[in-house]
Amino acid sequence: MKVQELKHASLKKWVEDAVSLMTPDSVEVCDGSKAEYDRMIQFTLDAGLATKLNEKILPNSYLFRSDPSDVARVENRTYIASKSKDDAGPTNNWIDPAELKKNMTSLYKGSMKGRTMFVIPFSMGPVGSDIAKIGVEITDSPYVVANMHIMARVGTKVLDVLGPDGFFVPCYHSVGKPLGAGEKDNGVWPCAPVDKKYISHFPETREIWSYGSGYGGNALLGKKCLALRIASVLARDEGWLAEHMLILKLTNPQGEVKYITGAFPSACGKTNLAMLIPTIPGWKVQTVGDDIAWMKFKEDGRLYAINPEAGFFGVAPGTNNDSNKNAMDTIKSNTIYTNVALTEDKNVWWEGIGYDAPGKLIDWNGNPWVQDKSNKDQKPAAHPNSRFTGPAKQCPAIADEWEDPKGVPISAFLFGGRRPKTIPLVNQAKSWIHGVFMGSIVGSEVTAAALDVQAGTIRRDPFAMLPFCGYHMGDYFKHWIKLGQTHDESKLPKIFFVNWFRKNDAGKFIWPGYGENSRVLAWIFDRCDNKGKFVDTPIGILPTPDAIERPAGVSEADMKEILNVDIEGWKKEIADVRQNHYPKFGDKLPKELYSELDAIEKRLNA
Ligand code: OXD
Ligand code: MN
Repeated sequence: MKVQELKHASLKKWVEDAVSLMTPDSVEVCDGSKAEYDRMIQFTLDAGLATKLNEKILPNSYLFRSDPSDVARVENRTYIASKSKDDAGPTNNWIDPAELKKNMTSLYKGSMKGRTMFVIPFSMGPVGSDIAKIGVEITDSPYVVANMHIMARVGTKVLDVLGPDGFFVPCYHSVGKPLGAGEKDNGVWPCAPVDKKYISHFPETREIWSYGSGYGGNALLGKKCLALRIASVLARDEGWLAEHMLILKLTNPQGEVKYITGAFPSACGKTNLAMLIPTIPGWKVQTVGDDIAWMKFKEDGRLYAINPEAGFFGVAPGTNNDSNKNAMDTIKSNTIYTNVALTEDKNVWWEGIGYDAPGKLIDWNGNPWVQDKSNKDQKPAAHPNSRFTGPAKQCPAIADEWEDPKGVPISAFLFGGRRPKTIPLVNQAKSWIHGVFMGSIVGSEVTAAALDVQAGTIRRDPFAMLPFCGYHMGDYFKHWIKLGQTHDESKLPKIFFVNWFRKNDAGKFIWPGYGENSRVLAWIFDRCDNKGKFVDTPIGILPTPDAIERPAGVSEADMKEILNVDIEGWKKEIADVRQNHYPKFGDKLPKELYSELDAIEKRLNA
């Protein structure tokens, strides 16, 4: 489709303005067809940017290698450019929007020279769902177009729903390395140097401007940028929730169904939990979403969730047939791999795939690599943040209703993190506000010392939203509290904190995790109906030690330990929240959360 054919006047004008600014050689409005996808892939193959994988092993699948400087989200180059700095809050980077636009406009000037501009209309959520939102991304990267085909619903059908005057989130993206006259992409992943990369959000005008990175969340603007940062602002303004949560469907042996969402910081096994294969007989877990949930209240007073995405952009290393068989089966065809290693027979390999590297590999940098297990310092063959982009509909565990435009009614929210001590296996909040408190203190232990934190300390990531909230986190907590105050609490999801990562004194994990987590899900399922054995404790509602059937290898004493109320540990936890965590949010930290902290402290001291 040509730009002239666009029926939406302000969309057409917006595209025309972008064309004058970025001066591409040509412009294409994406139709979302298979032929278009194939053309994008062919283009990247011809340019030497992609490798076709073995058609017999991984049909219709391709490998891309990114520039070594462009391998992950860049939080220090991600901006929430609200009019006032105070609205972005102390945990977001802020630049005055006018100044940022001026600076980025000069970067965008001529940035698409030598390239084609693709205009991608996309729907986050099933096309036409009243919970879905439409965005339009302009990009000069055919890799981005192909990935967006998998991760979102794209093309003409979205324009049809948008109509002549519908609302859309305009998203600019350019890889930011204009080609000189007659120059062609030469097999090197184009991007700008780190100090020229910008992932910018303008919350008041609902705009996204991304420049200089072609990778994942920096470039596939429907995901973190629209579905979390901009959507969190829309959700605050419109009274709903845009959350960094998986959505799963749980069916008990009697055939009763509940839907649960869960927020976990990165690297806590969220994708694995979303696709878990239960070990307890008769139970079934199915996937609705693995990363993001959009939830709105319906007339019955309940919250209904959709997965705004259409694919999985998962971390490859550590994914194997034991940790996540469903993910492995999802990505056997029609998948884009980025920065994994390549085998001689054009298969993929990564650390933690479950078997040794077969022979000579090409690593993610494009260099020969042979596994040397005697060398503990050997650089990994796959980048630790290497990814697969696979269609959700190929997941063997995908729930039939995953694309239901109405969404699914949510019975429980889970929060969790990697907490080797103190935090029990599972803990039910006594009330909505207690649950909001739980969400506000989510954190994970830092395992290896990072530049700014010591190993062993807890890196807090409230609601797993710290890098993804488009406004002040203090106001975000307030939004959650307000939902509890303005809705019938008996119809709101019950809130639970889970921790699969408790360690014993020898440093070994006590709980086996993975499929065995289904035992905990079963208790949660029953608690949603006020069933299941429990004890009311100062920190929350815990299962009795016999409420959850023990998996092999977990002794009665282990069970007691992971369900114990560690009074001294909790006093330290409370002190850490009071002294180090909550003060970060300044005056905007809602007083209700301090009251909750006081109440728990009082119960611990009683
Ligand atoms: C992700 C993340 O990639 O949360 O989904 O970092
Ligand atoms: Mn995520």
